[in-house]
Order: sequence, then C-alpha cells, then structure tokens
Amino acid sequence: MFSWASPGCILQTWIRAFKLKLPLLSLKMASREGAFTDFPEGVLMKKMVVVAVSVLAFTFGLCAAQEAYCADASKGGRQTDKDALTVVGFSQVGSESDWRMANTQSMRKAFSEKNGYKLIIKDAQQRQSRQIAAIRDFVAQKVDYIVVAPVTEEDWDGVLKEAKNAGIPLIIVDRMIKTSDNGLYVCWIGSDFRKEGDTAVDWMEKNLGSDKELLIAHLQGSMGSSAQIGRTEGLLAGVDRNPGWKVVERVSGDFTQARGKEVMERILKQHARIDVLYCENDNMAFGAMEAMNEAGRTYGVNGEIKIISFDATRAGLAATLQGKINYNVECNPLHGPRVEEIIRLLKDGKVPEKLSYVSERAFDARRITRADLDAREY
Ligand code: GYE
Repeated sequence: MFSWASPGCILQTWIRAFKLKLPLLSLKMASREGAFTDFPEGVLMKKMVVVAVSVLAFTFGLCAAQEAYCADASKGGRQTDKDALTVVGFSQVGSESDWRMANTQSMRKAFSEKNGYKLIIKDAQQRQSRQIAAIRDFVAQKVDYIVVAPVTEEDWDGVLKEAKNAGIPLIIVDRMIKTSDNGLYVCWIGSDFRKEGDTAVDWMEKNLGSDKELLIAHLQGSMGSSAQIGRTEGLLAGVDRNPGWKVVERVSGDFTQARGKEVMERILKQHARIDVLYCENDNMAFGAMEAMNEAGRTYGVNGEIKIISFDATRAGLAATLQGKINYNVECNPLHGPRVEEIIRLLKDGKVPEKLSYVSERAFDARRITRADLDAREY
C-alpha cells in the first residue's frame, strides 16, 4: 500500500528517477538561473504553484509505482524463499507416548521454515504399512530428504530401494531396521536400547538382590521395535544370570498408558505377589500405577512393587522424584537438531557417521534432585 508517511519511499523514488534518467523538467525549470526573477510577481507565483504541483504529482505517481514494485518484489522474494526451502519428509511412528511427542516437537523445531526447511510429517499410528505408504508418497512428491523413525525392525528393503532408486537420501532415527543392504540408508541416529536394558538390570542386581527370589512382571513395548527388543534382551540376560529371578508375566502394553493400565489390571488379579514391575516406558508405568492405585497395591520406594521404567521424560522424572518409580533409565528424544546437522553435512558433500548413539544416564529415586527435574527439556 502507498503511504504518504514514507520519507524513504520519496527518497527512493527520486533516486530511481535519476537512475532511470527521467526528464525532471519541473526541477530544471526551477533551478534555471533567473527562473524566479524574470517574471512579475503574479506570474512568478503561478509558475511556482505549477512547479510545486508537478513535483508533487510526479512524486506521488512514482511512489505508487515504487510501492507496487516493492510489494511485487517482496512477494517474488518470498516465493523464491519458499522454492529454496529444503523439503524433508518425516515418517513418524505415532503419538503413543510423551517421549514420542517430545521427539516430534524436536523435529518440528529443528526443521522450521525459519531454518530453511519445509517439514512434512506423516503419523503412522504405529503401523508399518502406513510408513511404507508415507515413504512412497515422499518419493512421489520428490522431497529432498526422507527421515524414518521405524515402528518395527523387519521388512524395509523393498520400500528403501524405491527411495534409493529415486535418489533421495534416507536417514533413520530412533529405532533401527534390519536390512540385508546397509547402503539402503545414509545413516542412523538413536539410543542403545540394549545398553538401557543392561543399565536397568545392573541396578536391579545391586539394589534388589542378585541371589534372592524376585517375582517380576514384565511390561513390554511395541513388539518388534528396537526399543522393546533391546530392553527385553537386557532383562532376559539378567534372568539368565540370576537364578532367583522369575518373570511371572510378560506382556506387551504397546508403549501406551491405556494398554499399560489394561494389562496391569489383569496381572494384578492373577498375582498376589509381585516384587518388580519392569516396564519398558514411562507411559505404561503411569497406566500400571493407575491399576495399582485402583487395586490398592503399593509401589515405589516405600511400596510392595518396585518399578523400573524407561524414557525418564519430565513426567517420568517427576514420578521418580516422588518415589513412585524406583529407577528410571533415560532415553533421549531430542533428535531434531541431530538429524538437521546430518542433513547439513550431506548438503556440504560430507559423509556422516553410519551409526551414532546418543549418550544417556539413569535416575535412582533415592538420589534424584529437584534440579534434575527442573533441567529436563522434555
Ligand atoms: O521409549 C517409547 C516410545 O522408540 C525410544 O518409543 C522410542 C520408544 C520410547 O513410544 O516411549
């Protein structure tokens, strides 16, 4: 929009006019020697009015044109910016847990338009078939990069070949895949889930006893996912080493609070004694706590059932600080900046590490501090 109150506009207008060598006749007339003295007063007055009006009219006309030009250029500029955005297609597992929400949030933040990206997220609702469809769609849209957080590990080769044949670099994040050809993906970044399981078991051995009898209820994550496989393997190894440890129930709660509650309700009905709940994520632990509250069973530091959990999200850490979860093994979801850095490396023609593990810690309810919780970003 044209605005009178734009001195910059007037200045630019005249600069442009000079650049374009427009005939500034009225000004020339005004500056010509004697222009204001060769005439009688009335005629001089009229001349001055004519000069002023023509200068104003000319300025007004040019300003309007200038404003239109500026508006066009900025529209054109934005258009060019949009075209310059790097398009990233992200096939996300779903929204099953606090961890997942934090992970999606981290990706959104890192791949913002402000940072030069257009991020297309497709939620697979925990179904691999939907991820395969999403990847095909990204290929059809000719995105610049594909990022996949795979639901489960098996059966990826076919669709990954399609992405590779289309020349689109594909990065795997969070959970891992099993493939016969490592060349089908550029690289992977995520957690060492087996190590997380080992960390939990190590704490159980040191704190709950290695030689005495422990009755364990094992709530697993989504079956076939790396997070479930690694955390389960850790416990299986612990059970092998400790003859007193007995898994009285092993069942999947699909990483959700609702399923966690549902399966724990059944477990509690069937087992009068449970010493440990080994729960493969915080949300299932929250669901299990609801079931234990309703069944009048105690848990945590001062309770009958000791709880081991994974993720250590903000809510999980709060429950640990309150002594409801005995030991919480961290799993870091903030992959957005890490994946963004990988894409920057690729743009620069560099080769990122094939596999990168994020370093993680764990929290004991007897040692965690308020500061640990306050420092939690997710
Ligand atoms: O532990 C769980 C989520 O794959 C690490 O998935 C992730 C797991 C996380 O649903 O809460």
